[in-house]
Amino acid sequence: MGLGGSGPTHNYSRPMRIVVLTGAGISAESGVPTFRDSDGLWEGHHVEEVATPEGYDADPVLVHEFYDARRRALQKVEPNPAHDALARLEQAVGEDLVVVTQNIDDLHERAGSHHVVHMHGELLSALCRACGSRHCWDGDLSGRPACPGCGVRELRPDVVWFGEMPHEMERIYRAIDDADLFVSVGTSGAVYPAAGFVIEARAHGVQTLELNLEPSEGTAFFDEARHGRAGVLVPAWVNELLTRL
Ligand code: BJW
Repeated sequence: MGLGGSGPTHNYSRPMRIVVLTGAGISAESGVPTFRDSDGLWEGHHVEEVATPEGYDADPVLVHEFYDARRRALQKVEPNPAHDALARLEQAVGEDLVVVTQNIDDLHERAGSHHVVHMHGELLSALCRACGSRHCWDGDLSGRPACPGCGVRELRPDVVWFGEMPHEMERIYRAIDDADLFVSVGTSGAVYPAAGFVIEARAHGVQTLELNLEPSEGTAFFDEARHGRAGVLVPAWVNELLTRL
């Protein structure tokens, strides 16, 4: 546990710019599975099979079916108190809160957050490999539908796989560098560049806080770490912050 693990240590004051990085753990209590299970498999698949461009080229049907199932499952889940609390915080501080999510679900938006950066893409979007256009997409891709832009049947999930560049990196680093507080919620700290954000924050004198079920791989880099369920920790932290602002 980092500094002040037994109680709040930040002396918050206005104005305060906050960057919250979220990972699979924030959606776990909504019923969305996390990635790194104890058996090393991701919903029964090796990550190289379903989350690399090479895996897609080797077996596009498998990859489409994997993402189609996850897209369909989105319709059955709802935001949980952690998503709700971040939306409440945005209502209070507006653009001074940026949520950078590694998640491809839309639960932050459904909870009411507007300033959300999806650095690993979005399940409800399709990317055309032929013309590069992006399209809102809530149906299956396994039937190889035609791109609404160019008509070619080369749509893939609009998500960031290993070896690909995550989205909006300049905007993210600028927000972190200019922030007063960086908070990481529900992420294992196993995947870069997101896992390095805490180091970027510290290098710019930004306070750092981890909220995770268990110590992440980067827990030692945080000024403070609180461990438990996001659905409990995030609302408690937001309440604490709002009473100090
Ligand atoms: C709870 C909870 C509850 C549970 N409450 N908590 C060697 C060294 C360093 C880097 C590399 C390397 N070799 C290759 C790389 C780079 C590579 C990488 O990081 N590889 C690692 C395996 C080492 N990264 C990339 O290739 C990235 N691109 C890149 O680096 O481009 C170059 C570049 C350079 C410099 C600047 C910028 C760019 C791309 C990474 C793309 C990752 N894509 C995926 C799939 C997205 C689509 C999809 O969703 O299907 O993104 S993989 C997967 O991992 C997904 C997630 O967003 C990501 C992170 O996972 P996350 O969210 O942390 O989930 P889990 O399951 O790991 O952890 C959940 C946590 O929650 C756990 O800690 C639980 O305890 C906790 N939890 N329940 C609170 N109720």
